[in-house]
Amino acid sequence: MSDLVQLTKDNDIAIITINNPPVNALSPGVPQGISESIRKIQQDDTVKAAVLIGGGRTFVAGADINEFVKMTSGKIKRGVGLLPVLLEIEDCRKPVVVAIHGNALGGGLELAMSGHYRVAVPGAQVGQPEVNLGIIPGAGGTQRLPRLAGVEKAIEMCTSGKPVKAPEALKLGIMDRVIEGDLLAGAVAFAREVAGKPTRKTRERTEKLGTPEQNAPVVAAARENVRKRQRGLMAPLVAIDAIEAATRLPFEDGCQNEQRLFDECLFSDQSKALIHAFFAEREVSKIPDVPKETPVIPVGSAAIIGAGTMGAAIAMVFANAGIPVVLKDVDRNALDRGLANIEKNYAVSVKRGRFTQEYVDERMKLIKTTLRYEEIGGADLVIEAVFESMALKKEVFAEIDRAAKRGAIIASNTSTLNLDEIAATTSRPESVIGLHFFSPANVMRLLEIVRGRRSSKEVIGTCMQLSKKLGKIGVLVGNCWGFVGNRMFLPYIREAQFLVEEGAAPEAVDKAITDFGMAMGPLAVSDLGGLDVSYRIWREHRGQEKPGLRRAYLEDRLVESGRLGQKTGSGWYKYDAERRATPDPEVAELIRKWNAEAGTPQRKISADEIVERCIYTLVNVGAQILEEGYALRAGDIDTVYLNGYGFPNYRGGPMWYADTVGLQRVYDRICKLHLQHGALWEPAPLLKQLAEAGKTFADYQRETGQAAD
Ligand code: ZOZ
Ligand code: NAD
Repeated sequence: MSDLVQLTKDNDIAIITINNPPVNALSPGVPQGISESIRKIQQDDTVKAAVLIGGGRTFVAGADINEFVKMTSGKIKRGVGLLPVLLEIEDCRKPVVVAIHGNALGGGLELAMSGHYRVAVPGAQVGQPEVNLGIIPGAGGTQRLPRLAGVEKAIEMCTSGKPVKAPEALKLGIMDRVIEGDLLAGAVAFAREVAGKPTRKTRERTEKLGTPEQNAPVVAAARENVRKRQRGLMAPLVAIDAIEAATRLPFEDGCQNEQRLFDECLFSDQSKALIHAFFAEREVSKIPDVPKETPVIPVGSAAIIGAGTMGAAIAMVFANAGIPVVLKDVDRNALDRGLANIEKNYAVSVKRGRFTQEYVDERMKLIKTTLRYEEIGGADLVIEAVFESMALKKEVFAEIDRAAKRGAIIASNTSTLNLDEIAATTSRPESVIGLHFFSPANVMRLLEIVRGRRSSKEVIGTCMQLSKKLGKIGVLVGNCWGFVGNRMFLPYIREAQFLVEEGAAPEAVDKAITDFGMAMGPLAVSDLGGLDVSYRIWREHRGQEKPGLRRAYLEDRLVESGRLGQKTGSGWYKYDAERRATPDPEVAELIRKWNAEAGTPQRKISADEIVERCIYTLVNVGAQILEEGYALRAGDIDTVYLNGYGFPNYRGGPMWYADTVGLQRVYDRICKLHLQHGALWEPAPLLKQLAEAGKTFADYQRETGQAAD
């Protein structure tokens, strides 16, 4: 018997326990162990029924995703999959009761649905999250789930990837009983209730499948919805095809069809990219010189200096995590504005059904305001979020240094400024770190954790752990201008401007980039954030740039003409009262005029060129950052872009995307752009080195010892 699966008995009830920590993935050995257990149960006359349960913190989180990577990279051949074992369970003559705690996801839910009954603790959840990995359920999930929950719900679960909690699963017919108290005892008792009764096979049930005519409008609406909301993603549409087939084909044929579609998805570039993103997101928490055992500083309370756009939203992040927070600003008006923004934000969440009013009332009780530094003295963590000015930040840090208790973590939310220079104004640079939240901070999942030269390991380790508690993905980055995200993003936006200077219309630039899959175009993003913001950042930065570099001029001109973007109703686009953007003929005329004054030659620019120039800028700067060590891994840069900048997840992030294009091709193109456009396009030495060696950023990650496997 495989040591990943144990078979024991409670009198007449057999208990099959899966023990494959941490998440009981269906790694090699697990399906075999279950199969062997079922065979033994069939032969043992003293057994009347069986319980299948997960050991440790969860039931089964699905197939072992590492095995998929091995398959697609050719390291192992595709095996027979899970289907035969699931049929053995379903064909078992004695009832099999599946007992669920934690998660039953992907192959975990498919396994559960092959049992004759499912019971769960109230907090358990079940789901088919395969689309998040660019695949579809591959062990009968698209055939069994509609038989239990109906076609519409099965489509919803398989396309959104979102799990449902046990009580809802009970209503849907996926679950047979929710068990309060001890799960195993409850499941064994349930097994005794059903022992001796005829078993129900999920695959033989048809009552919820409906007819093709009944399903046609549901399926059409689902396809439409996916095309709109999951733009560019292949797997959700394929999942709908597979589920629709369940309504037309016998179970066996439906499963064969599912297998074919599953394989198509698994070997696609989209799936490889999404699986890379899955592992990269988990890898970011591994810091070579800050191991998991590093002592952490308990963070039971926080203070925020500055109640503006960021400060107010960061206060919500802490309140949502149950951590009391004090918000400080210079005057009552600023505090009232901040509080009003928080209330408005929460009201929207209540209206949309995301939070209940009671929840919001509890959160609001955790947020206090003050005008006095003395009141931040008790906070374990202080975050500065005042205007982006070095002089002001130094002043504020000196105040925090006086008021904060010893041992408190002191963080800055600066977007670009030198953290070491800020830290040097305090008597305790080891306690200083950057916590760069992204706007809107209560929504965006990314948190860049900026490591200063003197930041202590305890402070870094604490912030990495805290990010999880706050529901964020914390990525540790080094202290360079703009850190990782903005150091790449600002040149990307500038490249978009250069394209407009050379003759592309703003809307053509944005369309090419959104067609590539970015959530928004670079110019629409500039309008959203305010053109004055990047205007000021470039002004501060220009002193540090090499002389003679090409400078963008259009944004400066727009700002100087009072066009600051959405906030003034006009920027690269014009905006109506609902903030809908349309191309602005006046701005088009101004651009023509300014380009003529600058003498920039005008030409027709293709969508391909727009994409290459904007995205390769990200790649080239990303390669510099990686080589200089400001990001630990290429996957960290990808995680930043996927979670903070709207990079299409099915392309895996800019570095992964470059790998899929081929670094030689990217490098050659950058060399040409270097000749045409000058020094800003100087290829990063690391890119040159990898391209010439025929390698990828993923190879570099493996060779520098920070790989996922
Ligand atoms: O880890 C969270 C999660 O969401 N996991 C992925 C769940 C998922 O996507 N399941 C579907 C898998 S695909 C599938 O099942 C296809 C299918 O239909 C089967 C068909 C087979 C056909 C074969 C054909 C040849 C979870 C919610 C579970 C837990 O979250 P936590 O925040 O508590 O923990 P994490 O995310 O930090 O994870 C802990 C460690 O476990 C690793 N891991 C998680 N799920 C895994 C997995 N490793 C392999 N396979 C999985 N399914 C995770 O990487 C992490 O590892 P470390 O080393 O970073 O600690
Ligand atoms: P903001 O202008 O909305 O708010 C700044 C707040 O700081 C104002 O309420 C102001 O009254 C207050 N303030 C100024 N001086 C102060 C002082 N001495 N003591 C206490 N409060 C003071 O600015 P913001 O957009 O929230 O940006 C704040 C910081 O966050 C900046 O460093 C910015 O670079 C960074 N950031 C901004 C964004 C964004 O998209 N807005 C994103 C990430 C990071």
